[in-house]
Amino acid sequence: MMATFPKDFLWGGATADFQYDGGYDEDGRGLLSHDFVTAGSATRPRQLTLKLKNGGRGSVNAHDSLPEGAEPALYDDVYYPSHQATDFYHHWQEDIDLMAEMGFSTYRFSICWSRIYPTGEEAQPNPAGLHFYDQVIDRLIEKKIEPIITICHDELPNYLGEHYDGWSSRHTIDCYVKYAKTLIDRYRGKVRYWITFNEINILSGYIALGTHQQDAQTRYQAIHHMFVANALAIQAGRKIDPAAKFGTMYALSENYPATCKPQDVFASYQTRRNNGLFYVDVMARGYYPSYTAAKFAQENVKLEFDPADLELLKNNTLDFIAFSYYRSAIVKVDDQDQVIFSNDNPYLKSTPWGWTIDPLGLRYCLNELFDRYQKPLIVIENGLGAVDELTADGKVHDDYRINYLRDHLREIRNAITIDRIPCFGYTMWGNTDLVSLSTGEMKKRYGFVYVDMDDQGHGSLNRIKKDSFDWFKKTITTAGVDL
Ligand code: BGP
Repeated sequence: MMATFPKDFLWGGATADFQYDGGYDEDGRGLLSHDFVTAGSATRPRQLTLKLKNGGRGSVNAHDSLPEGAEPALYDDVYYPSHQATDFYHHWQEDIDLMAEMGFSTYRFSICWSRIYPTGEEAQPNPAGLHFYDQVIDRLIEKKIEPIITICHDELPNYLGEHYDGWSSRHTIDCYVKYAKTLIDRYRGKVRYWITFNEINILSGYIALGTHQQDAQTRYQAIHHMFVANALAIQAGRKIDPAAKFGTMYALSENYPATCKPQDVFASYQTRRNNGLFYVDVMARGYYPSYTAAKFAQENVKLEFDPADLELLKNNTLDFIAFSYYRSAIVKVDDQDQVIFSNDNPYLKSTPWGWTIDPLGLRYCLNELFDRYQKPLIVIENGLGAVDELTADGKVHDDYRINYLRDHLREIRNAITIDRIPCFGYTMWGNTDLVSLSTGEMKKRYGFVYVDMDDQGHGSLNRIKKDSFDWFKKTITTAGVDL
């Protein structure tokens, strides 16, 4: 018998609001930290535009600390990619219809926190913000597409960053829990899977955490507060809707030892734990693992806990684990005992952005995660960022994307059918083209659907099906039998 995916496997795509939605100043939406970030490029980092203490204009690299007294500020002559993004806000019906045409059984997207609570602090949610998502969710359900919602995708209402130093403050926990409860209550019975945070293991700086400083102490204290917020949201969410399932999303692209030198092997193991699995350990197992002491001593971190925190983490662990997988890296230790990461794996090819292409790494990752946590898994982001060309025949011939996706899906199928890993879904990143997270450009596209828009936001915003659109449709219809 030919191997196929399970009947109830969830097939779909994934997006994030500040890369896709636009409508940044419509219907009462508040500003996000992301709204102050300019477009960059592979060689030019994105900038956060600022008003300086002396009233002058300034900017810093988007992931640096803010200068003393500086505040994020918007300027009329600057292009900010999140403001329009690729405009799902005005194309949602058409975009959902295209998802339905491909046969999606799920769509994973993020709700914009500041569309619901513009500053984060309001006592009542913004009705127009909720109305937008009511329509989106109802249309998805009508089209038999199950919504999977990311409550917070690397973002924060800017007000909480400016006034409370974001996740440094326990006040942000309260704001998050209020927001999460609003969503879970409103969409009870309509939404089964909730993702509390996106790529929590690689968040840093003002944009994602709202913290003005970048040191390890500030970062881990902020992350601890997110762990607590996650546990509180799960605790409340289970009361509101006992059928709901809660997961968090991690960036878990693999890393391998560069050689079989024991130092390289051990460094690879340790970096995997410290940079990735540590976060899953706390949230899926419910406690700070034993190696935390060494990790924090090395980074000079001393966390402040509230007395109830540890009990809360223990009693509110994740139901499932969601992760993004794009590539793998290699790790080695140099003569000075420095750990070095690189993409130079001689056995793998790379994308135009230098990301290695490693389908088997995904099967490895699925096995690794299930061995360690014994929880259901979902591949919530995977895909190929590429330069797509709209040809004279009005088409995009993206056979390179089809190859990438086919090879990765084949390994998921192997993990399910051979290794017996309970992987329940796959949502391809950026199913409709959206702005790239790392560069803010349109050059790097992921979608099955091309959006006519350039790096400065110009274009008709028309949607055009790429060749991969039909290929994915067929893959879904045949449950992956031809992969
Ligand atoms: C993940 C993020 C997404 C996303 C993707 C691709 O880290 O969760 O938001 O954009 O990576 O990254 P990029 O757009 O930089 O290619």
